Order: sequence, then structure tokens, then C-alpha cells
Amino acid sequence: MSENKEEFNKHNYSADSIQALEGMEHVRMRPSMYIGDVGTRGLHHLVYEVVDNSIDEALAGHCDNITVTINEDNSITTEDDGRGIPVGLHKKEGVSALEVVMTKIGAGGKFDKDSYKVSGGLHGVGVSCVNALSEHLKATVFREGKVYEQEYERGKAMYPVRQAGDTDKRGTTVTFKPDSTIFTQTLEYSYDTLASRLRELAYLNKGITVHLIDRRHKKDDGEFEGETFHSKEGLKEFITYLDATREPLMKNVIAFEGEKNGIPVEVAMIYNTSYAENLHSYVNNINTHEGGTHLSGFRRGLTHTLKKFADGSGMLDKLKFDISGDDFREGLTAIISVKVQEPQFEGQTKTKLGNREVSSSVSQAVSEMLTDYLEEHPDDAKTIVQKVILAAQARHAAQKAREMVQRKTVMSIGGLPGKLSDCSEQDPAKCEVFLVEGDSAGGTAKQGRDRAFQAILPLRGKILNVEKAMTHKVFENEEIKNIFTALGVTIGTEEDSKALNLSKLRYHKIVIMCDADIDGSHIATLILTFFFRYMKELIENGHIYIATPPLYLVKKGAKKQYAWSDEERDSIVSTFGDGSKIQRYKGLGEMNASQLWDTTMNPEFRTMRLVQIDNGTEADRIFSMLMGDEVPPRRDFIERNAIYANIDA
Ligand code: 0RA
Repeated sequence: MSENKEEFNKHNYSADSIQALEGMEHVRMRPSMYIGDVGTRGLHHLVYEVVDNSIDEALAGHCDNITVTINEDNSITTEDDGRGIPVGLHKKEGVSALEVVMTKIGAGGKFDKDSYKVSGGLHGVGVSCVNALSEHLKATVFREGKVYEQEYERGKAMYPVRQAGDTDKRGTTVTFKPDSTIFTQTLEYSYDTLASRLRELAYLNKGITVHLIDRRHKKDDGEFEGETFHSKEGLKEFITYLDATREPLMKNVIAFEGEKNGIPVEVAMIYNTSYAENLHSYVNNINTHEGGTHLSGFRRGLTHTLKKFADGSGMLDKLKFDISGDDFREGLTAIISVKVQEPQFEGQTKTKLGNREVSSSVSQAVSEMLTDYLEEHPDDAKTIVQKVILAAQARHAAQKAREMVQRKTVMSIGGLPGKLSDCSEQDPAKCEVFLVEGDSAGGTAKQGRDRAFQAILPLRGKILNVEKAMTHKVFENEEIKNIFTALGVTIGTEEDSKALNLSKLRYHKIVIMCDADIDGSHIATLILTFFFRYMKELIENGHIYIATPPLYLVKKGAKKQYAWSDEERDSIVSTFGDGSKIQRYKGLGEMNASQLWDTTMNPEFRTMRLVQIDNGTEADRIFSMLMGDEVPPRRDFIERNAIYANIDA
């Protein structure tokens, strides 16, 4: 604390900047309030926060190229060719504007009122927040022929902004190293996570070129690992990328953009032969997982326009039942991107747009532009109406199947599946259910478990691939019906046939337990696909886990130790020395009940992976790729999409 005082005196700070420092201290004291969490997500959020500023420069028409580099030490460098953060004296603060931007919470582009700031991370907190949470940060500005720089430690300037030579470049470069005392879980950046966000940003903001360079890894040709993302046609190409492994029903992606009541609206969509509805919505480049007024506006505009078309076509005349809103969205992949000046985010994860005025703007824009499109493309219009009729027929069949599942659920205890070995505890928050591959492993798990709070539901062999099945087939499937009834989850309300009712969820931990081999991970992926498509909220609310059984048992005399990887096995063998015996577990079935408990089920010793979705749009693409027709690279899948979580107990 005394150090702070010295800094103030040296720089002759005004009273306001003392408040600013307190703001920075607050970020360090309560980082989750600003960046969501201090785990892997928060760590990546720091990068997005800086990149968002560069995107803003690009949207204002001043920047074309953005480069993100993961350095060898897991620090990050972002470079852009924008105007450069202003460096002149900030009159009110009495220091360089650069220093204000970097050290004052909420400063951002505030003193640049005319700028139309539309991007901004989930929390939109600004680069000062990144600075506060970095053990070291260096900002370099190339502006008006000069280079300026300033460095900071944990958000505090180490020296006043200084000139560092001449340049003919323009732009801002920021290098930061996240603070290890704050990000205690991990400091390692994931290339894939950054790549999918930067790819997404390139599609959402056509024309910008975004480079990602990973200096931690070299390719065979000696160059660093990396990628360049650039999209000429924006959302249209995004749809093509997302739907690459689905079979399209039309030649071209339907795309339009316009502005209604001052709100820019961009839409791209296509129908495919699948039965899934894949709507992705964005506000100011933020993926609004929970939807909101822009999405409901899109739905209304779409239903209204297509209904009008279908009625006018005469194709519905022979249909015996009504068409519902859902029917217009079966097999639809669509992206809606809007820019809103002062977005209000609501919902559990603050990813639901609340601004009421947006709904009618989007609905009107979609109605007008889609009507024009369909008039110009009558073949597409006809294809869509045919698809809608098929969907209505299938929905009719699905409704009946679903009513059967629900009836079973309502019967409660008497209606629990016969295969479920339930636990005795009644409080769902304390209960776990293991979904186990195969009846034999299910039997072992049943013997090994603590029946007080652990339930076992064995699943037969391969469960249905929901990615390729029609909705009514999904609800008719025996294993899937068992999952619904065992979990106590019901689906469908008057307004929304896919809405989940989780109020009677019977277990707060749902653990997928499969063999540690390729078949096992395929089955785990099938089960995850089911949860992703039909019970996504369970994933979003952190209820879904993957158990990690060991791969080896190393024994020597009375000593024995389990290993979860080849490296771990080798290191145990080298400590045990000559004469070690290695047993390879090919499946859960090779373990006895007490081994399974010790290694995989006992909350005190087990490690489970919490399943998280860090990019919903990319997750959708991956599931359709993994479970669609193409031969899938499944091996990597679980590694990439689940993170280690040392479970509390
Ligand atoms: C404040 C005002 C202006 C630009 C920026 C901030 C700015 C911030 C960042 C962060 C990374 N790259 C950036 N580029 C620009 C307006 C500048 C002006 O009016 O000249």
C-alpha cells in the first residue's frame, strides 16, 4: 500500500485518479464481477476484451488487420493498424489519455463520444480491466509518426508515457501476461478456443483480417502454428462453414442485411435435411445464448412471412392439422446479428437481450427482406414450404410419443425406469446419477457405489444418434425415455414444444461413465450430443460431467498405483523400479467394484471433467460434424470439449 502512495506523488495524480486506482484494486479483489470467472474462461476473456477494442476501430473504419499472438510464455500480444490510442494530455486527469484508457475502469473510448461503440466483450469492461489482472502489460502506440509506450505492473504504471522513436506505422500493440496470483487454475491459453472466437469475429465483421499466431508450436516447415481469418461475405460464409456437414435443401444461403429504426440487422439462413433447429444470435458480436428480443423478432418475422407464402401457395390445402411456429424452423440453420447502441443483457448468464424495441425492428426487417427474397427465388420458397409440411407431420407423430414419456414421468416413483438403481438421499443437490455404458459395467458400478447419494442408470450399447433421427424417433427411443424419466425432466409447454422443465431434476450431478477407449468415447459423445440437442440447459447450468476411469494399474509386490496416462504409467514404473507389472484396463468391466469406487466414483479421489460449452456456435458445428454422415475424428473430441475439474466431493 505504501508503494501506491509513492506512485501518486511521483506522477502528481489528481483526486480522480486515486479513485481510478481504487477501481483497479476492486477489479483485482473481485475479478469475477468483471470477467465472469478466474478459470479458463476468464483467462481467454482477457484476450477478447483487448481484441474488442481493435474491432471497434475496424467498425469505425480505421483498422483492417488484427493479429493475436500467443507467446512462448503464454503471454498475449495483440496488434492492430487502427488510429492508435490517443496519447495527448487528458485535461481532467492530468496524464496521457493512454494512461487513462489503461488505468481507469470504464474509461474506454468515453472521451470519443462520436464513435459508435458496438463491439465489447460479454462484460464490456475495457482494457484497463485486463491491465489490472495482468502481472505485466506493455502498451505501444504508433501514431502521427511517433512510437509511444508505457508499461504497467498489476495495473500500475511503471513510468509516465514515453516516446520511443519514429515510425511510419499506425496502430496499437498490447502485450500482457495474466497475473498468476489471480488465475490460479490455469495460465495456459487454448489455441482452439482463441481460434474459434477469432474465426467467429471475422465472420461477424466482414472485411477484417484476423491473424492468430502460436509461438509455442512450430510446424514442420519451421513456421509457427497459426491461421488467418477473413470473410468477404460475412454471415453467408459463416452459414456455409457451420453447415458444411449437413445436406442443404437449396443451392444458396439466403442472406440479407438492412437497418430498421436505427438498428442494423443482418441475417443469413439455409434449410438442410436435418431435423434440428440451429439458431445463433449475436448482439454487438456477443453470442446471445439465451436469445432475447432480437431472436423472438426473427422468429416472428420468419413465421409470419413463410405462413403468408404457404397460405398463398395452396400447398397447405390438404393438410389435416395446423402448422406451428416450430415447423418453420426444422432443419433451419440461421444467424441473426444486430448492433444495439445500449444493449440490456438479462438472464442467468447475461446473454439474453432485453431491449424491447429491438423485437419489432428485427421482425419488420426480416419480413420485408425475406418477402423480397422469396419473390425473387420461387424455387427456394417452394422447397421451404414442402419442408415445413413434412415437419408438421413429424411433429404430430412426435407429440404422441412425447405425451407417453410425460405420462410416465408424472407417475413419479412408480414410473422410474426399472433399470435405474436409485439412491436413498432425497435432496437433488446431494444426488448423483451415473449413466453407465453396458449392463455389466452397470452391475459393477451398482456394487461399488455409495448408495446413499449415487444412483446408477445402465445404458444399452450405443444410444441413438439424435443428430440423424427425427424428433419423434428420439422420444420413442427406450434409452432416451429412461434418461428423461430417471432425471425427472419433462419437455414441452404450450408455447414452446422444446422448452425444458428442470424444476423436478432429481440429480444435480449427471456423470457419463464410459470405457476409456475409442468405443467408450464414441458412446460418451452420443450421450453428450443428446444432452446438447435436447437438454442444453443441463450443460449450461454445470450439471453434466464425464468420469475418468484409469488406463493402467501398476503393481510391484504390495505396492499398487493407478495411472491415467502413458506418461503417468512410465513415471510410476520408474519409481517402483524393476519387476513392476502393468495391467491395462480396456474397459470398466475389467475393474472390480472396489477398484471402480477407488479410482472413478469416490468423490474424495476421483477426477471428473465438467462439460462446458465455450462457443455455442462452434459446438453446434462440431456436433453436426461428429455425428453426421462424415467419418468423424472422434478421438480428439472429448479432450477438446471437456475441461478437468477437481470435484469438490
Ligand atoms: C480511445 C479513443 C480512440 C481510440 C482508441 C481509444 C483505441 C483503443 C484501442 C485499443 C486497442 N486498439 C485500439 N485502438 C484505438 C479514438 C482515437 C482518435 O480519435 O484518434
